[in-house]
Amino acid sequence: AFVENLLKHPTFLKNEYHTKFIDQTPELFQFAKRRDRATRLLTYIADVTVNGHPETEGRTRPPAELKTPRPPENRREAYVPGTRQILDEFGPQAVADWLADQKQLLLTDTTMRDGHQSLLATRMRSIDMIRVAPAYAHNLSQLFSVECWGGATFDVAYRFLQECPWQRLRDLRAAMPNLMTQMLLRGSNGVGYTNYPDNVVRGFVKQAAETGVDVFRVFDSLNWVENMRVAMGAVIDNGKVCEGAICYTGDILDPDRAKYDLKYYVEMGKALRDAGAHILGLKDMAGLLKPASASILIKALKDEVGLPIHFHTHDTSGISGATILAAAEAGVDAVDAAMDAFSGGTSQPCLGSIVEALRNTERETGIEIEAVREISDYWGQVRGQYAAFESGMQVPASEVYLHEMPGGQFTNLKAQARSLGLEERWPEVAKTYADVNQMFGDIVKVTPSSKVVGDMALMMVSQGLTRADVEDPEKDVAFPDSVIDMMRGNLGQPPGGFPPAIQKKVLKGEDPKLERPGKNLPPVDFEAVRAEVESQFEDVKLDDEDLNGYLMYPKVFTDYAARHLQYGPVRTLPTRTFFYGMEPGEEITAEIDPGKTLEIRLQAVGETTEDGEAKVFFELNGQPRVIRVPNRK
Ligand code: BTN
Ligand code: 3PY
Ligand code: ZN
Repeated sequence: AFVENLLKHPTFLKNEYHTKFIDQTPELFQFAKRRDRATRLLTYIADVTVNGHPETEGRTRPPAELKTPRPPENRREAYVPGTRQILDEFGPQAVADWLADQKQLLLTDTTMRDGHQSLLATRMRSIDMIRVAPAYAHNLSQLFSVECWGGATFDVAYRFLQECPWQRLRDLRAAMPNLMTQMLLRGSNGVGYTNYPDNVVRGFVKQAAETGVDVFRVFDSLNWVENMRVAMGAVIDNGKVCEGAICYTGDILDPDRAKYDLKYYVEMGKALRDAGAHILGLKDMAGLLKPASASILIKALKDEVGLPIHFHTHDTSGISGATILAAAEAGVDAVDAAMDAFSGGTSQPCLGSIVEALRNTERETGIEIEAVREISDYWGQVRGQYAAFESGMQVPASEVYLHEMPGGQFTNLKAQARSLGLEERWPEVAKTYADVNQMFGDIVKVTPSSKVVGDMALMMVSQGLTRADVEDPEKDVAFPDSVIDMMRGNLGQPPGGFPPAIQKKVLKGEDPKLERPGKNLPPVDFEAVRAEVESQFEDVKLDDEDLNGYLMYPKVFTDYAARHLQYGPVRTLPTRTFFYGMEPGEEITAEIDPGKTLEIRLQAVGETTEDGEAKVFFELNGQPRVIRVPNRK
């Protein structure tokens, strides 16, 4: 009967079921006996209006006069074919060959992933991306790719934004049919903080490829190529572009950091090529690559590895623009940049300025600068809505060469230090982070290894421990769980292994594991997990996307699913409404299905009754509606 109803359902017949089916056709799942989606959305708005949103409580508010951001017009009627067409028609190797043949410097826009991950604690909502995606497709068809998925965005979407990351990907993919989408994948750590079984990693990549990722930048948080093979192999098997990435740390010109010298990076580049990478990623997650080093490194990698090179950096130091130009001069094939309004600081260098700096040179990008300005103006308005999540970092930080924190971690760790009452002692935290790195044998620091170093540094500063204290075999130290886990070998092996003395102390004599963690993790039984999760909810079917979300983050996913049943498709609300609710007299629209729009007007917020409930008066598509919510204030 279920299938019969499904096939007859008007949504199915109209072929409009590209949003999550569970959202669109709740009656099939008997949610009608619960409440309809409009009521659930009104409940959400009423609750936030009365109680505020926990995420923005006490934080800077966007200016009252800020309007809903308006995306720019399409500059031409039809799409100009782009890299997506090369991939679809000729496959991933053709994309790499094409890239290597280009004279112009190719650009990846990172605004929708690393840009807001680095500047706004990853809080950008899908609606703000999807609304501007058609302008990218129409006006910026020369982009190499749009980085819009992976890294921390997956977790944050479910956890804090109450939306489905897969739906975001599907909608972006549909809105940019000529551009390659790009994601950041943490190798065997997927988009999480731990090693997953091989079949989970493979399943995740397959689903991401199906839902809409074209280019996978794959890295390992200790630069262990062994631990990247499963993910890279899955990308290749799914016919997508495999960008195997070297994480850059230290300084190739510093004789004191000989562990990560030119030879090290060239060897790793060759290993990634031999593992099947179509493109070599050079991932400078902290923004440590200096211009002079970039000239040498890019030339050596180009000459000796033979793959096209895609360079990613962060502008934490303020000098990354110079590094980009040096890399361009040395023959790098593509670079990452963020739209002006989301660039600089711990984010990527400024896209528009790179376009202008290369004008009338050999590497001229072919990007239309007017289109960049218009899109950046849109992003500027979007950014204003997220004032609550700004880090407050207003100046470049040369201290990044001391601690080497990745862009996404720097401001985050500062906020963590603040919440522990260590704000004044930040210079100590920064120095301790550097000490921990040396104590752990000088490792690559990027999610999740960077979190381990950060956990250890915060623990040491708050407990007043020095490196010498920690290394003293006579002194008892309670190590953070993440440190124990890494020393056990559960994130894999750094070059040369961990220093034996500290490893021994952390593990209290337990033997570390030297094999690839995934090798010893039993495969997950997908159907058993699906059935088990479905049994936790009434009338919920888990599709493959949901299942893959659950496998990455079980608790985060089930919490999301429970809230989704309560509040409905909150992703369709304007960002201001989502974070601040509505003002009396205000009117908004929410498109809950393609073409199905709710017009919502808040009339008034009534008194709170004796039983602690506030009555909130709405007009929904012209009809009065009263919603009661608990007043928790
Ligand atoms: C989150 O937990 O950050 C996102 C979920 C939204 C929770 C809603 S916001 C309105 C209401 N007030 C709360 O404190 N929780 C719910
Ligand atoms: C992530 O893994 O989220 C990163 O951005 C690493 O740089
Ligand atoms: Zn980055």
